[in-house]
Order: sequence, then C-alpha cells, then structure tokens
Amino acid sequence: MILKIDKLPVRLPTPAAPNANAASYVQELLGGKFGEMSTLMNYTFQSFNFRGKEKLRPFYDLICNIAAEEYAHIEMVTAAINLLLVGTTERADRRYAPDNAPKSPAPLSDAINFRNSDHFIASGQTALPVDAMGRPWTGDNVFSSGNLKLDLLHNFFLECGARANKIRVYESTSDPTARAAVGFLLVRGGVHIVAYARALEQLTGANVSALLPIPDVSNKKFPEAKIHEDKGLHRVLFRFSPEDYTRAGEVFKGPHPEDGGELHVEDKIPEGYPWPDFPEEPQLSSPGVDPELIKHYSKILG
Ligand code: MN3
Repeated sequence: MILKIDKLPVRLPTPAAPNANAASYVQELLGGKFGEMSTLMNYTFQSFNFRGKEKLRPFYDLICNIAAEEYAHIEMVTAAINLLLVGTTERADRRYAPDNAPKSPAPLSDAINFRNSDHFIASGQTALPVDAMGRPWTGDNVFSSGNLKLDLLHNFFLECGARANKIRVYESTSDPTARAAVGFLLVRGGVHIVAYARALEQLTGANVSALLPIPDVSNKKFPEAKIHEDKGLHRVLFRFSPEDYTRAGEVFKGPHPEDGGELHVEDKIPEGYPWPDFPEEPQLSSPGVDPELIKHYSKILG
C-alpha cells in the first residue's frame, strides 16, 4: 500500500515567462529511458518481486524507500513541466469577448513551432508520460532480473545514466524553474547512486564508490544542487513509511564518497512544499455553450 501526501519535495520557482521548449527537454527526465518514471517502475517491480526477504531485509527496505521517493520525483517533474507550459498560448474562448478585444482565428498558433506538439494537441499544455522526443514511456525500461546483485548493478547504472541526462538538460536551458528541478534531482539521484554503490559493496566487497562521480563532475558545481548539499541533503535517505522499511540504514551508512560526511537514514517523510497553484486552462470547446448553435438547433427542431 502507499501513503500519498499532497506536497512536492522541493519548492519550484514560477517562471518569469513560459518556456515550452525547455518543458519538452524536461520531459526526458520524466518519461525518458533514464527518467523518473523508469527509476520508479524499476525499483517498484524489483521490490514487488523481491525474494528472500528474511535474509536480505535491509536491501529490500533500501529499494522500497527509494521507490517511494521516485514517485515524489515524478510529481515534482510534472509540476516543473506544467509551470514551464502555463501561459504559452493565449487561447481563452474569445467568441463572446468585447468587440475591441483581439480575436485570433488560431488561438493555438503561438505553439506551432514548439518541439512537442502533443503538449498542445493531446494535452491542455500539461506534462505527458513521454520523453524529450515525445516517445511514450515503456515497460521495456524496467529491469527486474530476480538476481539482487544484477538488479543493484543495473540500478547503479540507471542512476548514473540519469545523472548524465540531468546534466545535459541543465546545460540546455538557463530557465530557473527547469534548473531548480534538475538541481534537486541531481542531489537526490546522487543519494540513490551512493545507496546502490553501498549495497553492492556490502554484498560483494567491490569498491563501487571508487567509480564516482559519473559523469566526472561534482554536484557542487551546479548552484541549484549546491544549495541542497549545503544543507546535507546528499547524505540523507528518507524512510517513506510511518512504520515499515526500518532497516535501510544497515546498508546506507558510512562516509559519503565525495565529502566524507556521514550517511544516514532519516526516520521520517520529508516535510515538502505546496504545489504551485496553476491557473485554469481554457479549453477550446468547453466550458460554455455557443448561443448561436443553440439558436440554430432550436430552429431545426422547432
Ligand atoms: Mn529520482
């Protein structure tokens, strides 16, 4: 079962202006092969399929806590995409506007040159479960082999690949909303990289942390990530349950591979921040009735 909390894990700034192309890039971090939907579903399926819990409970608890956190990341990335898209086009129903109001014969025409047309045709200028090229997220992105060592190795690779994509999205836009989202994801993804490295180290004795960071650049180089690391958020794993999954700290412990600070599990769900209040998206045909149409049909029926 899952407990749902109506908050976002980070405060996102409201953009000064809409940025639909930045939104289409951020989509990669939601529905891409290495996006948050992939991390969520990988860890969720691995936890549902987990065998030998008695013997391996701390590893199970670790994967479960991280899976739950990924749900919050999906929420946060969709909020960022919505923030970037809101107000892209002025498409209020202007049929009944005063005569001097500007009337566009094509109220969505402002959007025609943006990268992702589905943001404007298939959705009401909102996020979709697709990548930066508009390809739908697929279950092919889920790896759940039944071998813990192999799954953990995959998860380590997945988080490092995700980190590479986050950095490239960061480098593609200077939009403060997109960068705030990416900065936070770099920090939390970094925690998950360390968690899977530690798990592999504990299972095998291999020095996986020696590979870090991948790519070879510190999170502290990104101001939007550094603000969270200055508060120690890169060393904390949250226990996303009021009572369960208590043994992740048997794996997530020891010094952080980059700054040597102590890793620890926080025994509570993070406080969170309110969702931004998005304005209503005026639909092209609703709400409202066209009085001319009613007159027309009542004539026919009359
Ligand atoms: Mn994540």
